[in-house]
Amino acid sequence: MKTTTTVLLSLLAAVPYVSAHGFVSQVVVNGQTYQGNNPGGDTSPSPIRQISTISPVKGATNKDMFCGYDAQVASEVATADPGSKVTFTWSGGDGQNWPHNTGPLMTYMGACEGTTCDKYTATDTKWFKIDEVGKEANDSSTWVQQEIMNRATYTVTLPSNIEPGDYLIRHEIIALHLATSMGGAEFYPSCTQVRVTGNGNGTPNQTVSFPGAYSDSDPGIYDPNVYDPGSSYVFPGPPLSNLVSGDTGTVGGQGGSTASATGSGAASATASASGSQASPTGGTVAAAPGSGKCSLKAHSVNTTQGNLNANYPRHFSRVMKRLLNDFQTATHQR
Ligand SMILES: *[C@@H]1O[C@H](CO)[C@@H](O)[C@H](O)[C@H]1NC(C)=O
Ligand SMILES: *[C@@H]1O[C@H](CO)[C@@H](O)[C@H](O)[C@H]1NC(C)=O
Ligand SMILES: *[C@@H]1O[C@H](CO)[C@@H](O)[C@H](O)[C@H]1NC(C)=O
Ligand SMILES: [Cu+2]
Repeated sequence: MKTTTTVLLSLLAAVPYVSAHGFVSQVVVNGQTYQGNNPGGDTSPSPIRQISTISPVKGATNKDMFCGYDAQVASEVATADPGSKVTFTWSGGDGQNWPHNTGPLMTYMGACEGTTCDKYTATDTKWFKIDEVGKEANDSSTWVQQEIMNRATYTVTLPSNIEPGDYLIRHEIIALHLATSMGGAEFYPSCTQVRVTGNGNGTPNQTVSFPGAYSDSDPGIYDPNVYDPGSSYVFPGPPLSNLVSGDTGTVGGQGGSTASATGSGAASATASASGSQASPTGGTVAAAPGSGKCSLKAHSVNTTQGNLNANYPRHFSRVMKRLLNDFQTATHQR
């Protein structure tokens, strides 16, 4: 009995840890696929900086807001062109799907100044934002992150006029399921090293540092209304950079099917493509239903696709309940 109890106790302890968090497990840069290393696991050559745990960074001023927990300089630098697509795959622990569905995805770049990224140990990187996406463009209750939970990938486009050189791409999910409490937000930053070729001459007009760009009291980080279907989301951090390319962030289904989704990057892109001086959205979701303010492409979530995760919370509590029952039985029998 003692053994059973011990096993059950350790299962109870392990389940939330293994299941509830995650990391960037793969990137595709300009058509080339790169695997990431498992957090805390073995290290193979990769351009994705390896972190030590799938657990979130907590606290906006945490030093690991830079590139994730104990992020290590990676040995490879992926080759990219200005305007290259970069596709991120998020995974949970132990091969599970990404477990969260509430909160934004944001992407920054920063030059590995003075060296190549595989030798770049500095943490004073000057970051500029190239993409941000929150709720679905035509639906103020569903977050694009829900699709990541349903195994979709997320693709950003590098600025089309960016100066050549080595850059870190800091792609981040902020999971807001606990954000109704101050300090509840879970930060999942991830860094990929890329070498941009070409002869662009674009430089960012505004940069931030990590930690530094966010505060725990920012409206998009401490958000008492996060579950309010009608609330619009205020992105933390700087506005989208002047370097943002003309292409929108895209959600891709697993197994080839793709669907376009929209971020406010799209809004900015639309604005600049039409030659207007309109600034990017400055941190708010541009596409409140019926706002008619922008021509973002409509997008709906296919909830039957890659549906493992749509059932996850129910499944999870069922498992927990069974474990608890077993545990109680075991304890009583002892
Ligand atoms: C979003 O757009 C899709 C495609 O046009 C449409 O089918 C869906 O009903 C829309 N959803 C909402 C909430 O308006
Ligand atoms: C940089 O450019 C962006 C996009 O045009 C703009 O929203 C932002 O205000 C600019 N920042 C500064 C400091 O001028
Ligand atoms: C949703 O995805 C599933 C699986 O890929 C597919 O069979 C189904 O036709 C899709 N439904 C819609 C409405 O696109
Ligand atoms: Cu988590």
